[in-house]
Amino acid sequence: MQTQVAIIGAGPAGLLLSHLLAREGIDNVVLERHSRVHVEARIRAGVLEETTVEVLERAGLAARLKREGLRHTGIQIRFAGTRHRIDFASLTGGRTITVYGQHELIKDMIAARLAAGGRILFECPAVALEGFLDCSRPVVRYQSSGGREEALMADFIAGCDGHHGITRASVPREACRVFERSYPFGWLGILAETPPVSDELIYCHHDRGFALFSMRSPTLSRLYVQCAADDPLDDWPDARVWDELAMRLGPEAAHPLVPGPVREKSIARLRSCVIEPMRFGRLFLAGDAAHIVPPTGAKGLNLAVADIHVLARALRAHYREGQSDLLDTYSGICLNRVWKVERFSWWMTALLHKFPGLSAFDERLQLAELSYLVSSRAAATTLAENYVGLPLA
Ligand code: FAS
Ligand code: PHB
Repeated sequence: MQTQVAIIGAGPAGLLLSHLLAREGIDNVVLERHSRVHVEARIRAGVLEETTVEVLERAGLAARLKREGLRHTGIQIRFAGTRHRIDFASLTGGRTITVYGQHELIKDMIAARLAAGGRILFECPAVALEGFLDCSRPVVRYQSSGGREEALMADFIAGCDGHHGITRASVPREACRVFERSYPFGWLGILAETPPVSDELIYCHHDRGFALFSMRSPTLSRLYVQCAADDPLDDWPDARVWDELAMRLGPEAAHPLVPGPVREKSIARLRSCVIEPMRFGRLFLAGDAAHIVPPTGAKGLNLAVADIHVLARALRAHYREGQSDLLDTYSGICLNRVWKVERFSWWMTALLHKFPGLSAFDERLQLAELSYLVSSRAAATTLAENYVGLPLA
């Protein structure tokens, strides 16, 4: 089989790229390791930057998102027993965020691609990449759903296969630099059938650890508590999760925290990681395949969209105008934004979490920074403009 662009991974990055290329008449094939049911059921991100919504709207992928997404003009931060609001709209000239589950966006993008005749090969994992560094006809070897090894020839390969995918692993070590930071804690997340305790997200700094109160709809809450990095899921029965959430939320919640049926529960480790560069000959890495951020800043999905916005434009210029300069600048343009988002995500994580072994002095510094954040327009503006999304390149 052959195509112009072989896309590995049917997550937000791969599916958006497939859709944007098809709109430009650029042939592409998406290879996805898992089944359609599996990828559409994976509960992950929930906050879309305004820039992400704008990209999806221009691509014709935002109809349901605009109907069902929850548009928020700010977030709340609770520390030292008091809750404070960060008003994005007033601090950023009206910019906002939209809460919409990543798995819902995945459903929308798969449906749109298949309706347009797109080729998404589910349960067909890529197993090897060849010829991407030095020849003009790279080959992706993959396993067909029948278990046979097949070859997909392409002009370019887009590595959209996440942090544990094969594309990043296929890059020669001497051709790249990897920058990493791991955090001494994780997030235990639940998706629960219970009304949100607030109309907006609440980020909680607490002596017992961080907690986040998010949502997916007026009857569905997405809730997180900081846990030990190596906690087994069995150490977190539902009752313990609800108790910790209630203690970290505090007594003054707008609406009471009502335990409800838990639809999904998982623990995610927190890490920061960037691979430089993001291009290797005819292989382009995008999204989690190139970088990972801790979810505190709600950036993972949004950063993937920003990469694809640049890559789709570069591939369009190549095929439409024979220009390769945007392909040549892809990595530099993306990394400029990636590192700013890495910084913001690290800053939010350092500000809000309880770090094991943090000195009493450093704990006071955390509280002083939180107090400054909610009492200074300049400080609050810094958070707001990063949270709603930096301008796209
Ligand atoms: P993805 O990982 O979404 O997609 C990669 C795809 O490639 C997957 O479908 C995978 O099956 C496929 N794949 C892998 N290897 C393959 C192979 N060899 N062949 C074919 N296909 C292959 N971000 C937030 O902003 N907020 C959050 O709350 C949040 N929570 C998260 C929770 C978890 C458990 C995880 C893992 C991530 C979370 N993220 C969150 C980050 C997440 O949303 C990512 O940033 C986002 O999914 C990135 O999208 P992609 O780059 O497309 O990668
Ligand atoms: C979510 O709703 O899943 C969510 C919101 C904000 C974050 C992380 C996750 O920082």
